[in-house]
Amino acid sequence: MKNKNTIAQPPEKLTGIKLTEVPKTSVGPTAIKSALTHIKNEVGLIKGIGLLSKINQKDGFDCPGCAWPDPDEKRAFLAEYCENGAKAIAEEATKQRVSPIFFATHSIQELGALSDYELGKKGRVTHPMFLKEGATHYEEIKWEQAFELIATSLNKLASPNEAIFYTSGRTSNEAAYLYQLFVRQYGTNNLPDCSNMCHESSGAALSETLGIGKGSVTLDDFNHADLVIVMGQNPGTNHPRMLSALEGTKKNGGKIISINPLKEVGLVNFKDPQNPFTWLGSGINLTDLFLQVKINGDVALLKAILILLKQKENKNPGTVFDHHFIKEKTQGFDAFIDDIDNYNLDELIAQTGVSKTQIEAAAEMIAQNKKIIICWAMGLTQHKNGVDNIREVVNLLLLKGSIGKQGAGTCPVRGHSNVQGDRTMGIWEKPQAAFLDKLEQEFHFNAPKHHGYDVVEAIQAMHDKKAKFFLGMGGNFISATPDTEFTAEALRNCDLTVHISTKINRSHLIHGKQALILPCLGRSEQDFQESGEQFVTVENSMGVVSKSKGHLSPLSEYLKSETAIVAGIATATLKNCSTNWLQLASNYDLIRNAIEKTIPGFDNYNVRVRKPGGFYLPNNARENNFSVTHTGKANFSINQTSDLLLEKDQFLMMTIRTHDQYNTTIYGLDDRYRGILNERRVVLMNPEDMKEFQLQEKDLVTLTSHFKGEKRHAHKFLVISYDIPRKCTATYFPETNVLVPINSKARISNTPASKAVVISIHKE
Ligand SMILES: Nc1nc2c(c(=O)[nH]1)N[C@H]1C(S)=C(S)[C@@H](COP(=O)(O)OP(=O)(O)OC[C@H]3O[C@@H](n4cnc5c(=O)[nH]c(N)nc54)[C@H](O)[C@@H]3O)O[C@H]1N2
Ligand SMILES: Nc1nc2c(c(=O)[nH]1)N[C@H]1C(S)=C(S)[C@@H](COP(=O)(O)OP(=O)(O)OC[C@H]3O[C@@H](n4cnc5c(=O)[nH]c(N)nc54)[C@H](O)[C@@H]3O)O[C@H]1N2
Ligand SMILES: [Mo]
Repeated sequence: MKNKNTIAQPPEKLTGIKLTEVPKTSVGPTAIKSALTHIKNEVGLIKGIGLLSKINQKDGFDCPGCAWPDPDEKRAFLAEYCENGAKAIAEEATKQRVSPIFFATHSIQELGALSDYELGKKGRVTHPMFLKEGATHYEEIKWEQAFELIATSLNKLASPNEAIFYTSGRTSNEAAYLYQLFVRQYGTNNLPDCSNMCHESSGAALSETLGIGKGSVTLDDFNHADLVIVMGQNPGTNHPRMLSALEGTKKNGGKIISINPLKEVGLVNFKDPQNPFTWLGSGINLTDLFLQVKINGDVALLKAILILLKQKENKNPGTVFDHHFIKEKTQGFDAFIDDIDNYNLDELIAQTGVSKTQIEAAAEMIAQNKKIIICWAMGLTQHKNGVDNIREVVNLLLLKGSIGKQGAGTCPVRGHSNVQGDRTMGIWEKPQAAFLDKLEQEFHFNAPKHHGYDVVEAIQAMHDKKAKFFLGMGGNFISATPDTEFTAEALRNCDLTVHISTKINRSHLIHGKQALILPCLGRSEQDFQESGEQFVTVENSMGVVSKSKGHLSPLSEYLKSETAIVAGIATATLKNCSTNWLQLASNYDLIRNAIEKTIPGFDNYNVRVRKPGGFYLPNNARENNFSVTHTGKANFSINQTSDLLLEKDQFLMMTIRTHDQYNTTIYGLDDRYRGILNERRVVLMNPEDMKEFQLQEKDLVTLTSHFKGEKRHAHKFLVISYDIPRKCTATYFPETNVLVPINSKARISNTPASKAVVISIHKE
């Protein structure tokens, strides 16, 4: 194994930090300038503007950025995207090519020494590439040979459960459906996906309490809400178009509470890019009350608020809780409300780091309002008690009857643009029996019934050599997953690792004995199959299914669509099956017909999805019907506060995104909204903590994580003083994934606890 020494972590190179003031306002003209610069540099201005005019339009393509929905009705020309959506497009539609000549002249070792930023900027992969056992360079391979190689590798495994089939969240409904169908016909449910590291805690909590693993609100609900609470989310960077929805709340007289260890700029003040009149002024203040909670202090904070609400309700019965809703629609209220008495208000407040006055102010706002939306993202899900966090959010909404009515409900803000759709299509290691039954009826095979591996279990299985084959449908497994060096060993144990990718990334360099890169079309590109030009469909964060059609010519004639690649692999692998994969892939309407027959909510799919704007999937919580839960009602639950204990020299570390990255794709080196430019290897610390531990601004440190006696190290980070609660620190992923222990994960959902890593900090 000549490439064994290729490093799995991004190289420990500093890039020359510059610090600026944290800006007072987000979006506005600076964002537009930044968007256009990325478009100009990567795509070229004329082609780029043409492309932008098609993003999120009813006849265009779905932005591959985030899963935030588009307005149902009027859409602004050239404006239904954001700075970071434009960057996502620029990355995909880039002029840069990674061709066979590039691979012939760059060894894996050389490529491993590049940073993620440098690697990404090399561009799109143009040809299928193969790495022979022991080779130092990838070389070109024909598609048919690649499919045969995969088939041979799969068919020689002792059991189909020795193969892992990962999915990232950009894959279309059609490709995802065909993929899971192939994997199940092959014989396994080993379908881990990026959701396992993302909103799995939301899915687990919401299914149990409300009977549906998805959020309940629509975009229009934001115009009717009295109060929106945004917890553990940084929309200014990760879902910028959400700021327009929050602006709608404010315009209609609603209030906003933000709960976050960081005062994220986007949540505080906003200049609408679609309304140049706001650019000159000081912007719109979005947040009415900011609670600077300690990392993982959310359950304690919510419990403190619940105690105060209970006191208010006891004082003036019937004024705070919605007793009619509680009686008609819920189960478990008595046990839940009694449990609150087990907590001491002052002790809870101490765990939150927030002042009593502010918590009282939050409780008062919640007491006075009836239509409440709670939004959240990774700040709540990626914790040991991530599922508890979200169940506690649901408790609060249930008490207020704030679900299943206009202007109220749950809003888990999804990440990848089709991550929710992929799950609807059956990309899940724990499929429901009813779904498998339908697949069996429609496709005449015996589907595997036992659950497969999620992401963490898949890594462990490969590490233990219980799994020997890895296929990634998109994504960047080595860089997105926890415990980088452990995961690298796991992948290196495989006989074959295969990646279906648009761009080159680190997962192509940390490989099994043999490796394949299969280049696919991106969202922005035209997709021609035997029956003519195709479109695909996607589901956004609010359950709207709509079509997406690329407009650019494919960057290379050797690219295949993800759907065609799955069909190729399935045809080569499954010799005795009755499904005609190539026919299905020749006309995506046929795949949609199969989806309609096997997944509820897709009646008349091919007709409805052709209507501009698409259609909403059914959503029992939105419809105020909880009969599908295990009790037939919406369930109150009893949840646990954080049990993480820090020693004197230890800190909690959250791993977050900069303004210039899309997960593991690094667009640039700036985190403009936090005033940190040209450097990613930083650790944000409270200035008082720095004083106590004798650390100065820009000191070079090693970070060491501590978990059950195990230690992991990450070197060469610069200390930066920042407005963050004491004992809390922040770093950027993927650089610090090496510190996230594989076994440190959420109860129930198994999501890596990458927002609460116990670390110590040592000067180098
Ligand atoms: N431009 C861009 N857009 C993206 C992405 C991207 O990388 N770049 N990624 C996409 C994906 S896959 C996802 S999942 C989403 C991610 O969207 P976010 O969840 O907004 O992303 P993170 O950077 O992980 O930010 C988490 C936020 O939670 C806060 N936080 C951390 N720990 C806690 C805590 O214990 N309590 C509370 N209350 N807050 C906490 C952090 O300070 C931060 O503001 O964005 C999607 N959109
Ligand atoms: N420490 C830490 N770790 C985290 C997180 C965190 O907050 N902290 N967040 C987690 C979260 S929320 C998520 S969702 C995961 C993300 O995990 P992944 O989804 O695995 O990672 P991405 O970086 O989004 O994947 C980027 C790669 O996808 C490929 N790609 C892009 N577009 C397409 C396409 O259209 N088709 C195909 N086939 N490939 C494409 C490109 O080759 C690109 O290099 O990371 C998780 N990891
Ligand atoms: Mo995500």
